Amino acid sequence: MTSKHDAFDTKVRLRRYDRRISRAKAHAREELDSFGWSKHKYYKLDLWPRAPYRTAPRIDYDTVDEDDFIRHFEEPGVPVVIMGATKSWDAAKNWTPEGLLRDFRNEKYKVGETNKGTTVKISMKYFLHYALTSKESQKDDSPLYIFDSRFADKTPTSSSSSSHSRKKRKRSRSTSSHRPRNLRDDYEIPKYFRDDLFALTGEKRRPPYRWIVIGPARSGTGIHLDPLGTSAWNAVLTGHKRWVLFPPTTPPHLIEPRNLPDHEASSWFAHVLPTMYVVDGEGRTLGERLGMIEIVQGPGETVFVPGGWWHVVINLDYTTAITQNFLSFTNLDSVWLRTRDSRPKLARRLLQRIEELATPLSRSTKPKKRGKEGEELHAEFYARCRDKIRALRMVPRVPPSSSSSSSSSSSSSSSGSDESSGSE
Ligand SMILES: O=C(O)CCC(=O)C(=O)O
Ligand SMILES: [Fe+2]
Repeated sequence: MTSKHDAFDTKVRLRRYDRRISRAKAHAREELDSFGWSKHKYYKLDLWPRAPYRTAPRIDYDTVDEDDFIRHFEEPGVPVVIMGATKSWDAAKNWTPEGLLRDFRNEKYKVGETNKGTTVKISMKYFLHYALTSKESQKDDSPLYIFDSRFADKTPTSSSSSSHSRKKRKRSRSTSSHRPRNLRDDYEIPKYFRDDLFALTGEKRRPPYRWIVIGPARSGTGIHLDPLGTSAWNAVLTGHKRWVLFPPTTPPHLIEPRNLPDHEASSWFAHVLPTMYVVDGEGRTLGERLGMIEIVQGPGETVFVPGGWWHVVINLDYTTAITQNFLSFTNLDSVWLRTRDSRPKLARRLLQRIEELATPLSRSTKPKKRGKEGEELHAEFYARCRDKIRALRMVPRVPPSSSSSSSSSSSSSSSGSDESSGSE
């Protein structure tokens, strides 16, 4: 970022920036003092893959239709990179540092959580200065990372109190076609992922499901499974992410050894990835034996992560992305069982909504605007969902302690408390 975009040209502002970042860091990683943030010197590592690796297939968004996607990737649970799904998105032009600063400079975004689960937030202007201009993020082992599920609640109009940006906004409103916007309107859910049954439980009740993700090199997400067995898509607008994925059957202790210094992605890449390339007596690597897949994802590429796949993700440079988790007809069995066992109230609500929609002739649920045929199609779909759930009735319940948190990601576990802490 050039000084044109930089609000930190005076000593007073710089001091304020320093204070805000130090505070956020102290809260987001309470176990570290200020030197602890760069003690491993991971900035010296070259994290771009240098040797050939087994990767996921790449498909073209315009030529693969929904049915083919389900048949070849979603149903068999095959990770895939989709090229071109973001082509028409406004995010591609609006989520530049300039665009984010113009509209959201004083909005606060989540960068972590305290040990007690309180959300740690920082305003966009400080975060971008940290990520793009400051020297410190270039040395931090695992830099601060915006990972915010509440981005759609933030509107540019509620942002600034500083005269600097008020003036700027006034000027830009009168001279350009700029209008206040919501980041949610800057992207469109790719066609393969539009069925999302959790939507039936209502925006307020459903678990957090979408995140804007912005961070410098070496920020990332430690190895995890996505919450409740949901699948996910993750689209990069700027920069590059390196992914390592393992199939659902992988024994956890092999991919997350106990002696790691922390759960950060950078520690995983520094200490665990090399073990995946050690060749055994039969000339095979552990990564090969486990079915490990690696992806380097660039701008305009969307990664599909099937439910149950372990993954760890590190940003190779300054990266902006959007990611959403979803419950579809295809992953309904496994997500239903996990939801039933760890979020019983949510599961009851979901089943109730599915049952209502499966019987459209009942007076209370008759869709108002849909024609007869659409109505029946619709009902038939929900009836199939209901039947899938009914068929699982005899599957024994798993006690809550073993089904709930062990498998959640940093994003999902932090977002889990999004709901409960009420601090955003
Ligand atoms: O982009 C990333 O850091 C990975 C995100 C992710 O895997 C998640 O949100 O579950
Ligand atoms: Fe994930």
